[in-house]
Amino acid sequence: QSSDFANANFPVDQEGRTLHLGCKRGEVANRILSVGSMDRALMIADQLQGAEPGAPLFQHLSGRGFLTITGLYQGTPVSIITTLMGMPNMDFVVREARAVVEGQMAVIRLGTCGALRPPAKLGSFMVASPGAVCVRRDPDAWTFDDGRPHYTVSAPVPADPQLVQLLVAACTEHGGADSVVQGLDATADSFYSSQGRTGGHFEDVNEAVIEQLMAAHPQLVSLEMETFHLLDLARCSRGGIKAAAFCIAAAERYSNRFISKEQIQLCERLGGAAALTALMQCPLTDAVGADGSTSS
Ligand code: R1P
Ligand code: URA
Repeated sequence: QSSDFANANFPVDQEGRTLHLGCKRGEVANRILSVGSMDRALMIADQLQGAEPGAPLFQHLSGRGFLTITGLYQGTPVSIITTLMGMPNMDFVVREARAVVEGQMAVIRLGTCGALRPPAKLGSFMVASPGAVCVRRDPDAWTFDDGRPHYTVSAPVPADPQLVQLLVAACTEHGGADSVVQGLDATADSFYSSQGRTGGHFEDVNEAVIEQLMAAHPQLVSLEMETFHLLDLARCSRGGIKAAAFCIAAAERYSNRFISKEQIQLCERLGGAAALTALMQCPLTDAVGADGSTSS
């Protein structure tokens, strides 16, 4: 019986393309900028050049909606990949990119987030320098109704300190020192319930979520939906992936203001340049062994 996908453990098609990103070896660079939306990816890709003068960028849009763009940034190969939204989509991006890339990788996420306290303000670059915690809604709290918390919060996972340092320097250069805010990020499994957004249609029991998070983590500055999982996978990559993340503050949760379209686009361009600069500058080793060991 013939099948387009030979291996049920890690399916790739007959051309070697992964199931969800649809990419194969040679199409993804080992320096990756992960962004949430196609608009952001295409806008930042304006800063890349093709492999040869005048050559187009490599672009692949998968049936699942993941867009991969590969080109050169100041002579260094980089890929911009849309992560879409949420931790399961970050899982597809990191694992399927890892499967088709040789050597050590650097991955930076440029997202948007809610800012939890001043001095962060709309348009700030929120760098998750110490890393991120994960906030999950626990359905068992509704099932058993036995007093357990409705939301669980993980211990922090760190970002790569060297990549963070390069990113902070690049953000400061591209965005100005007063636009960079460093602090702990919280990655939530919903934009709504586990980010403490309240409304009448669902019994979310989330009125105290933000207050409790901030009390437990005084360094916490941002809330979004993917960073923790990127850092968690990098931690488990046996040295194969260096990762860091930053977000444009799109919502001020303390004042209830939301960013304008014009301001977000400007920040996406500047943030894109900062991320690409840090990726280009990040030292990487050439090889990752079958056991995950790295060598120059
Ligand atoms: C929700 O609006 C989305 O925006 C944030 C969240 O993490 C979530 O993915 O990031 P992006 O702008 O990168 O998608
Ligand atoms: N993205 C999020 O996940 N939360 C916000 O408040 C803004 C952007």
